[in-house]
Amino acid sequence: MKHLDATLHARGESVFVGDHHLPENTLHGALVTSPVSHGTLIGINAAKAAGMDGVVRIVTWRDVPGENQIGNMIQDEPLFAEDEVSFIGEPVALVLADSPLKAGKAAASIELEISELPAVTDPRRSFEMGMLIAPPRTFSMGSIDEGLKNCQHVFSGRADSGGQEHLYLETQVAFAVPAERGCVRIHSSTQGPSFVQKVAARVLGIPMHRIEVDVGRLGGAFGGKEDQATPWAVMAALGAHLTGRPVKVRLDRKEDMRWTGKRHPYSSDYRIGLRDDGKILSWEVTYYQNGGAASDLSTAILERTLFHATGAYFIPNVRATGISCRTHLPPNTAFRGFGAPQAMFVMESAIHHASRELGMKPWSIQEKNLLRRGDRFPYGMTSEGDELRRSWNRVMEELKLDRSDSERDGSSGGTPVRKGLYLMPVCFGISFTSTFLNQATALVHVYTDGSVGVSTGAVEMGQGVNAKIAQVAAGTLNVDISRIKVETTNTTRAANASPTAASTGADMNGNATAIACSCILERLMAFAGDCLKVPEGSNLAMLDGTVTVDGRPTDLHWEELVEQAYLARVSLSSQAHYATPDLYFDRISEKGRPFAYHVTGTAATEVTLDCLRGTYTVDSVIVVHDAGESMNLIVDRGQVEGGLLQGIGWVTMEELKYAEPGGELLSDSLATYKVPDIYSAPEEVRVEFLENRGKNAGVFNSKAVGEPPFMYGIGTYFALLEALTSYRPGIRAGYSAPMSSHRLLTLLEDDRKVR
Ligand code: LUZ
Ligand code: MOS
Repeated sequence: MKHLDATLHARGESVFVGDHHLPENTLHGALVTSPVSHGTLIGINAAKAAGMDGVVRIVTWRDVPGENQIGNMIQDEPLFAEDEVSFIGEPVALVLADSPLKAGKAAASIELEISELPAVTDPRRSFEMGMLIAPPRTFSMGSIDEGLKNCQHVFSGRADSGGQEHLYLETQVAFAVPAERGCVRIHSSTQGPSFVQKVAARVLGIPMHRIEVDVGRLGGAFGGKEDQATPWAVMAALGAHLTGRPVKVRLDRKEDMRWTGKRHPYSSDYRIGLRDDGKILSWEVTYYQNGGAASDLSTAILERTLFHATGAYFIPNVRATGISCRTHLPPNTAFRGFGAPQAMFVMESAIHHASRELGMKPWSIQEKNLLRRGDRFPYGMTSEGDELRRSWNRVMEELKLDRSDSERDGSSGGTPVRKGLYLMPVCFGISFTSTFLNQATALVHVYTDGSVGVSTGAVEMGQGVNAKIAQVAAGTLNVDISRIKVETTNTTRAANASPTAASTGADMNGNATAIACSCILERLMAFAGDCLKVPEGSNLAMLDGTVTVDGRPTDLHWEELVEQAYLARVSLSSQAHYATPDLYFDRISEKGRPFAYHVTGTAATEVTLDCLRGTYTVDSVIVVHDAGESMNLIVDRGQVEGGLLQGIGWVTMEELKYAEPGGELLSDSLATYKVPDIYSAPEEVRVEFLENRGKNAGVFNSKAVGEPPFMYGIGTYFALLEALTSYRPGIRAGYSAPMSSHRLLTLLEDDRKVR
């Protein structure tokens, strides 16, 4: 089954927030934001703007009737700056005018009087200055000292990974319409409608039931709209509330790139201890997370980093410390993987480091340490299942690698066009690490003609969650999928919904849908039993739209049954709640069962590097991925391929450049910030789904798919290093992503000079 929106998208008929027909009296918002990274806000000179053509209102923090506060986990982020600005792009004022152009002109004429203060953009510097977002946390298991006693080799180093722009196709946008009794209806491009509702109510100083948030679909999100769709939606609501007119707020691409947060850059120190045979006995790591100017989701992201400190490996002695550092950059935020990719990059850096020093092939160290069934993670869970090893073995089989040949070849010189290979095993925990977020609801209506409407808290952002929800509804009711319509995500139909995030959208909302549908089906079957006057104890079921009794079809079909049930006053609606079972976590001991299950897989990446030019191609990526019993292979393949490409982009070409000092983002457009396109995509991407052999905790025996494949992309970084070292074994490239062509060329040049 295809993505539900495939035809609409191809024909350009899908409706996004920006496609809504605007009422004639709609106002358009334009923002005045901080031009400096840090400063004292002394004054706002808006006298000229106030008199400009079409300008209706200029909104600042003084106009906020409720709280000027949009913080999520920690309340440290004003909607509009009050007396201090702490990042470039921090909103100071919102100009409302009757056209976007007039609003933009007026906003440009507003002068901010700011006394600049020193800015900190480096997390280690922030740490030295004590600018922490929260106290550091440490996850540990075993004893580092004991572990090191048995290690013949200890290597330490530093690994840095850069940020990443989400580059959702649809930039941040919201549209709010005032309604009677001081209510506001918001159309927002958000992953978290209930969070938008909550913050809008807080800012407007009204109860949540006066705010309705409706989400049709998003043109991509990738985590960038989990928290950071909120300010624009709340501003639109505030504008509507203050003026009594509809208000639209939309960022253009450059504004979006400059003003919104990104994946967190990390700078990390590691110390790895190994035995002679390559077995890792000890792992110590400290992560300095670049949080940006407000906490946003940084503490949750750092927590997920700590959960993934050992990646896909078992290490008996671990101490992992995470430090969330406040800096004067836009608040960094959720991005596919949510801190886990940063952890895995450090782990692979250390393994690569050790493999070089020991003269071993990286894959032989990886294989020796790969998680086995029953191995314990530092946070107390055990590794269940053998899927990771099965995917690893499948990839090894495909590559025909000779396991007896575990030594690196130390060749040097020769042709400057070199190949590099790297395997990337991935193990990713599924569930929100904040246990309370692991709940969802569904509301299902069967109409008298037999058609079905399903509402859940899941947001369709292109990932295909609606296709899976429709499949769950059709599969549970056992009617044709054409009878199912998945409705918009709306806070009046799905209340208190968690954001569609953490790869849990289909699992949790799908399970809630299954419960609601089963409930309706049970009532219908009881009613059918009465209609058909079947003997007590008969087994009634729905099979492809027909009622069966003890497996034999009857003349009673879905439409007739529904119609008769309605006339007999049987309820055709159901609301259900699903809470992922058996999750707990104790933040004192840092132990528990934070995840419902893990998703695993292995990728093998082969690259060709031209060591004269620094240019490279990714020749092939073989992925063997565990999707359980996939609900939808087309959707899942799309997620694996898309995630892989996005991961490759993160570690190769996607480079955020900032002016120094000052911290102004220089790579603020697609001319200067490069993402993988069809020309830089691997020549060959081969995705194989692991044969399902077990019972899975995901919906309909499947497994979540959204985030894990991102991390397959990390292998490309190390494949490039492998190619580089085969030509110049002496090069110490360090571990700093992204490895752009520019950086490769610089490394090669510097090496030539040394020679
Ligand atoms: N969002 C969140 C997430 O609030 N908690 C999580 O654990 C998470 N994990 C991945 C992506 N988004
Ligand atoms: Mo996400 S990073 O699952 O919003």
